[in-house]
Amino acid sequence: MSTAGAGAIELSGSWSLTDDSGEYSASVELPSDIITGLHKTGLIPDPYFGRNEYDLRWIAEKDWAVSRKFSVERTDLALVLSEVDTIADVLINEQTILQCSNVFREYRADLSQVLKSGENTIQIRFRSNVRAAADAQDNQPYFVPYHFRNCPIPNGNMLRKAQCDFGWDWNIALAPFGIYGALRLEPLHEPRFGALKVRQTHSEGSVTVELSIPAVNMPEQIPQVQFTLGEHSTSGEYDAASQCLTARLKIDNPRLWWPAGQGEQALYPLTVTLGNAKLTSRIGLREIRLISEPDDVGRSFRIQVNGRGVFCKGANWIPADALAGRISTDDVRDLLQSAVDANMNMLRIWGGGRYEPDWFYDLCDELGLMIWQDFMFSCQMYPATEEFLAEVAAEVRENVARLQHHPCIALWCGDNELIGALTWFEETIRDRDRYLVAYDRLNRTIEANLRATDPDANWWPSSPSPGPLSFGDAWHDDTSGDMHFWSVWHEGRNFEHYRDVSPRFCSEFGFQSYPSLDVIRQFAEPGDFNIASPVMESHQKNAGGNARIAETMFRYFRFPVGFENFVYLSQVQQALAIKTAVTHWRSLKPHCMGTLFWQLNDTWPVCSWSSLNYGGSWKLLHHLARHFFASVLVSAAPVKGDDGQATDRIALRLVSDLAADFETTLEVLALSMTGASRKLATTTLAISPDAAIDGPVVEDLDDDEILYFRWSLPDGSTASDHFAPQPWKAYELPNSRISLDISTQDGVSTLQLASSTLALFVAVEASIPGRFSDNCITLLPGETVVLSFTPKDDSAAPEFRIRDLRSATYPSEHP
Ligand code: BMA
Repeated sequence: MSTAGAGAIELSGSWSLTDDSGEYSASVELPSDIITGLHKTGLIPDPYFGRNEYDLRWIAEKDWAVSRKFSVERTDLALVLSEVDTIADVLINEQTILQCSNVFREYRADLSQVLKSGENTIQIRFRSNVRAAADAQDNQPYFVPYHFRNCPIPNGNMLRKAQCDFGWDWNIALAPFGIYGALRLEPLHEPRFGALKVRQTHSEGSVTVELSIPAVNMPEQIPQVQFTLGEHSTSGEYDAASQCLTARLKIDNPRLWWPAGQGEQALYPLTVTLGNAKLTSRIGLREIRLISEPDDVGRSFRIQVNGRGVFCKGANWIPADALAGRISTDDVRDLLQSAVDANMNMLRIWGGGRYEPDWFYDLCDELGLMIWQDFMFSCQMYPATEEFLAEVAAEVRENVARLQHHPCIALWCGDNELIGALTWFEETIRDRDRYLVAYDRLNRTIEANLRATDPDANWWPSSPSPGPLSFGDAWHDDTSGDMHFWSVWHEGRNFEHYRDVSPRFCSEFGFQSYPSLDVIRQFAEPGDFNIASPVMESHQKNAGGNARIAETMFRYFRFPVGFENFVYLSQVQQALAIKTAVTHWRSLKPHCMGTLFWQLNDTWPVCSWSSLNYGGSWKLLHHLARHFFASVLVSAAPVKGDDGQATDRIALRLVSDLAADFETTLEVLALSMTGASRKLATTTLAISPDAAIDGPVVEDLDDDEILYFRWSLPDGSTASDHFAPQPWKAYELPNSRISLDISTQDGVSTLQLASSTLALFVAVEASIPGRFSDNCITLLPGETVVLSFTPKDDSAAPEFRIRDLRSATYPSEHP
């Protein structure tokens, strides 16, 4: 919601920074985090390089202060601050006027008693978050366990601050601080407007929209209020009791807002005029319902948009950067665009990060990305003191009010993995009752304040959860609610184990890979290019993660030759793992109605489960995701025998997320490593909207054969995939000689790839940042595949390098 901010005075810009001992002083730009500020001034090295993280932890152990002067002509002003991270006192002319303690809230302080006309000083004193958190823990009535495995900096659970700031199994631990949002003065007594609230009632062919906007400091004589939504206009009212401007509009034949892939993202411009004041926003007309009800299996979990069940395809979102000062709108737009380009329609904003700024949700509205919004609690215990719960209540109300009107908001979820965390700590195991009651107090506070702010909101108590008032193991229960399925990564099970479960909605599952080589080069010297080097190990935050990657390679592949091929193969196996899960679970539709893999993005350059590298370039998984999330898909899985074990019969299934009937031609071949192919089936399959149906079952593949299948898509193009019944290491791969012809026009390179033999997982790497149209492809003998590469900066000429499974895993002298 944007309002005409008449009379506001910006305080962003240059501020003076000092530490508590006076050792450091610098000029920093705000809003930003202070660690980024120190780095920009050259006082500290890049925290993300090498092992610098460990040498920079001292920063968060000190108190720091920023100050600046400003001049005003009037003193009837308020100070408005948001995203103050975290424990901070604000002083004007050396008098404390505000104490901040929650990065997720907005603060507003009346300055009329402390300002003087002319020059004034503002100072923000940041108390060390690390020490403040320790003090808060000491003041609890009992110890409140924090996630000591993920967080090398303790007690982050004490502060209302991004929980991953204290370290996580993919994050750097720096406990950053600063101010990232509003930093301005506003006239105290002039009319001011709050967050727009929208209620929509959909019926056949029309929608009734009720709008309300909190408005304070209104004049005695209220000027005429006019609401205009698209081409519909009506006069509004001011309700003095609730201090809100309200209006009601009925729109016939509305243009509905749909998630990406399901229809258009229609957004109606809203203008509210009140005398000279003007407010603008955009509204998407849609009805999103969470259908979670008991059924034959357990309890469903389905998102229904405008009356249609929509299979949710996407990933989990973590903060765009570990240091908020490094986040730019352009970079975030690029990440979100990549999500949509990979055919995703939902992101889950995970509860260990932050509520994102308004513009993030604006982008999701535009792109058609539904948002599953966690409240910001993750993986540990939380205080249940009155003071803490009051803070939570205010945080919930503010954020729900701020975000409620966005059409992208599909679901609010109480927390991430707090129920599971009850079983992770000595204290919680010993005294579960105490911690369960405390948990429930927190969860009730969140739910009650959500409902009080938005009675129509979709609420889900926790992720994962079998459903309201269930406190069971949602990591292994595939009958009810949403599931986090981590057995393959965290328990070291085979990829095939993804097919042993049938989640109703899998909101987390992941497999790690290394970041791409160009990203590794940003933090490591060539001398560090070894998975066991201290630098590489310091950019792997999940204990045992590198070993799991290597051990999985032993299981499925011949071991890669050299570090660079190891990096490549780690991305191939990650892509295969997630493809195995998603293709199978999509084929279970409508039993399963969503797959959100862990995780979309990275906060810094690190080995992780992400499909996008830090900086936004695509890992091989993201390329495969574009295919396995396409609206029409064919999956392949071994048929299980009576004993539950896989047989050598392979069943194909066709899946459609389309709203219309569709007919596809499916061709199934057996491909041998020698290059020979045998046709196994060609069939035309007709599928009704939103369905999954059986295709052919094939059998009797020879030992050196894999299954290859291709099918037609609605746009007339052809999609393909393959299925290897044995681990890849069992196949004697032909010696591929891949030819590459490159032509360049207007900075975009066209790459023609061909091979005389079968070449698998063919990946092209570029020497400069940019986007490939596709990657990780299969080259059939004699077939030519054309890719394009669009550089980020078209003034540089890229060099390309090809890898494939054979060249990555066989010694180069091998014939
Ligand atoms: C999930 C998440 C995160 C974590 C990830 C990988 O459980 O909720 O806490 O980073 O697993 O371990």
